[in-house]
Amino acid sequence: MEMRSRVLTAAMTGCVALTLCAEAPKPYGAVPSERQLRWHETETFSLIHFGLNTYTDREWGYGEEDPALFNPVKFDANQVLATLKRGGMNGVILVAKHHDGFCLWPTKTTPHNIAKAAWRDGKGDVVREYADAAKKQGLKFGLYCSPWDRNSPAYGTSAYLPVYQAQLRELLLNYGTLFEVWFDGANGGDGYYGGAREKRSIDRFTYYDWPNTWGLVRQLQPSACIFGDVGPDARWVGNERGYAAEESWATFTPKGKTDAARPANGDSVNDKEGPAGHRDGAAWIPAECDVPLRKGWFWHPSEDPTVRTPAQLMDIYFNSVGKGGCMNLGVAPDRNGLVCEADVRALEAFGGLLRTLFAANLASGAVVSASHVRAWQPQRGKTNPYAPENVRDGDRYSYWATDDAVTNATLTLTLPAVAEFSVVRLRENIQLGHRVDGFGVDVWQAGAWKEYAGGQSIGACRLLRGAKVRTDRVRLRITHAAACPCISDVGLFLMPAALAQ
Ligand code: FUL
Repeated sequence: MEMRSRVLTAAMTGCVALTLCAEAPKPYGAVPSERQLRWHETETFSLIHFGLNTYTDREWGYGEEDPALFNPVKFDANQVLATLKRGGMNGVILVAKHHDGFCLWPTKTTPHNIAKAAWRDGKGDVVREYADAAKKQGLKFGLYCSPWDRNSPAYGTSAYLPVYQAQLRELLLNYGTLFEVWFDGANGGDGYYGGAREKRSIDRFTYYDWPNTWGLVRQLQPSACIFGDVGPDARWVGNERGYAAEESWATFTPKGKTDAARPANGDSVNDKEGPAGHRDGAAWIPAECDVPLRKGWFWHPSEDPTVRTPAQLMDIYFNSVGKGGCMNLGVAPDRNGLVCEADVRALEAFGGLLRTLFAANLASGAVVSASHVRAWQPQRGKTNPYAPENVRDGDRYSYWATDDAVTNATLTLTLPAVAEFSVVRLRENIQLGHRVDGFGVDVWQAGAWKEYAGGQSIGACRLLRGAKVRTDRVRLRITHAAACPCISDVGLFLMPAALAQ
């Protein structure tokens, strides 16, 4: 009895080779970590830029700005985060310190912080209020503390890194669980630097001691993904338009940009290859697609007319989340500390469209069959773990699979009735890697299959948008795969009328 239950347990987990049952497919290539799986599930989040630049109308403060200027009299983190939530965002990353060095929390590391602001007589803490509001709104929370600091007199010398790392420690220790910590490589050289007003250059390869700086995140926030040009958990997509490439891979081989002999690091990477990544890249480093809602990252009174339309935001969504990455939408509170009217309208409309689009999955009631199904040993009370119908249960990790030798197979969904759709969603179970290299989606029309869409990469999510089509049968053709396909999702949706092509 004991022997039997051990065999069954092994068969269920699928990890142990047994003569009694087929093994689960082996992962192919680089695969995501647990923290990256959670990141993929997040899909959409916002990057909040708010600070002295909001009051001085600048994008990059010089570092000499008077902290007294910071006075958001109507400050309300809940207004901001509730707006993001209605806007379809599942997380928020606050810029706790931008390049101008002004810290939005009462840090012990520099006097250039919120304690010197007029706001709340210097007793406020923006980071705390955002962390609390994120919890209240059910949004994941993350932070960005700029490595480049144009205020610090120590910047450019060896005295700065301990200051920067101490700032990170304060942020990593005091504001709850973070889902992502953001880093970037921007460094324009000149700055105030405690009054020196000069240009300071650093060795981009060594100055920030990335292994140990990132190590702080690993040590103090083990579930947080680290974003940087090079990753290591999420890579910069390589542009600030929020677009990944048509065929985009979560796998990536970081290479040094400026000096081929020196390896890639936090400040130097082949970011031109960010949109597409690399098929069979060395590591799982998916694309984070950042783009501001307005022209700039900070709020500027003249930029109201630049707010992106809901249709543009949907295009970004299809080119980021729909290409297996995440969408990171920059939102800039105004001088009151609130999301202003024009931005609220755009976000709410976009969130509404997303909710309408995904409200009904037309595939959920389909009967699903496949040309091939992975062999397994039937067990009483258990359903086939590789069954075709797993693609319509909404679970990213349950999947249809074929035998190892089969890399060319079809899956057919027969809908309960003729239905109309214009969006197809495909997912692989990414725990097993990027396996598919080519696929087509066909619809049954007038007694024949007609190709509706196709491509190469699937990964965490591939969204395909087309003309509205009526059918009761849809077929997924896997035409090329590096290892047997493990497809976890085939969803069919109808684009809201406002966005129909
Ligand atoms: C860049 C910065 O230089 C911009 O000011 C902004 O913060 C953007 C999100 O990242 O690297």
